[in-house]
Amino acid sequence: MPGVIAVFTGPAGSGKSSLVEAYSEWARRRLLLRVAVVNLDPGADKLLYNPTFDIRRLFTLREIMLRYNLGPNGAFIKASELIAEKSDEILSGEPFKNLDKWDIILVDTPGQMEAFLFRPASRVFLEKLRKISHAVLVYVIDASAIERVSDAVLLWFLFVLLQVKTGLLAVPVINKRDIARNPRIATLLVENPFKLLEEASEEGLSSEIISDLLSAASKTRGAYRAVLVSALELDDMEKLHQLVHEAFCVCGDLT
Ligand SMILES: Nc1nc2c(ncn2[C@@H]2O[C@H](COP(=O)(O)OP(=O)(O)OP(=O)(O)O)[C@@H](O)[C@H]2O)c(=O)[nH]1
Ligand SMILES: [Mg+2]
Repeated sequence: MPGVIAVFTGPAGSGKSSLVEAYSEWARRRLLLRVAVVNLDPGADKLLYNPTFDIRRLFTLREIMLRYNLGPNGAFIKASELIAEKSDEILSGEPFKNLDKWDIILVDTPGQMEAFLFRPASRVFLEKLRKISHAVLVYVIDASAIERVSDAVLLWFLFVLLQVKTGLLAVPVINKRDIARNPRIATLLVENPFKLLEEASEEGLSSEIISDLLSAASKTRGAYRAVLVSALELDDMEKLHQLVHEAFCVCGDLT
């Protein structure tokens, strides 16, 4: 799968950076793939991995806060504009300038998903990524944040909106399997989200709205299948790897 760029996104703390670290190490050791890792989070403190490109070489969140007199959220929004402004500079350097050198490039993004991916500026960067290679969004959901059906539906629908907003292929990954708050609902989300409807009526939720949301979800063009993994379990990285592959096979984007 030459030149695949997997952009990890998802709510704050869902385990994007941990998965990037685990997957990159697994793919290097087990599959002997040439893996580059890119950090686009200017607010990251310590990184778990050794990045080929690190946005903090251009600016950090603290620098933006001081320079533009902004709070942390405003600074994340400014950072997404700066990433768009500097996109040509970023994409003309390693690892993007030599895509043939890499089997896969993993991109870690800021935790504040709405300040990055949901802003207009991110479109500029993602469009350019899509033009240079096969790009897929890996949407990371935190299984420890799913207690009720409504939690699952909310997180799933964010995944749908993400695809609508970015127009990119996207795959859902439910992380933190080892500390899932409600393993039954997390498993339903993976195996058959429509079964959430049965659970919803037990919780007294409006099953009509949930049915509409799930049916809209089924229309998105990304892979509908999800995987349940733990960044701590190396064997689970195989499932993640397969899902990233499938995203392209299903849609024929590799041709
Ligand atoms: N038990 C368990 N903890 C995990 C797992 N993945 C991540 N964590 C923990 O969850 C916390 C957040 O993980 P990160 O990888 O920093 O998450 P993130 O999405 O990159 O966070 P932000 O970039 O700050 O939004 C850390 O304490 C991780 O150790 C997992 O699979 N299982
Ligand atoms: Mg992170």
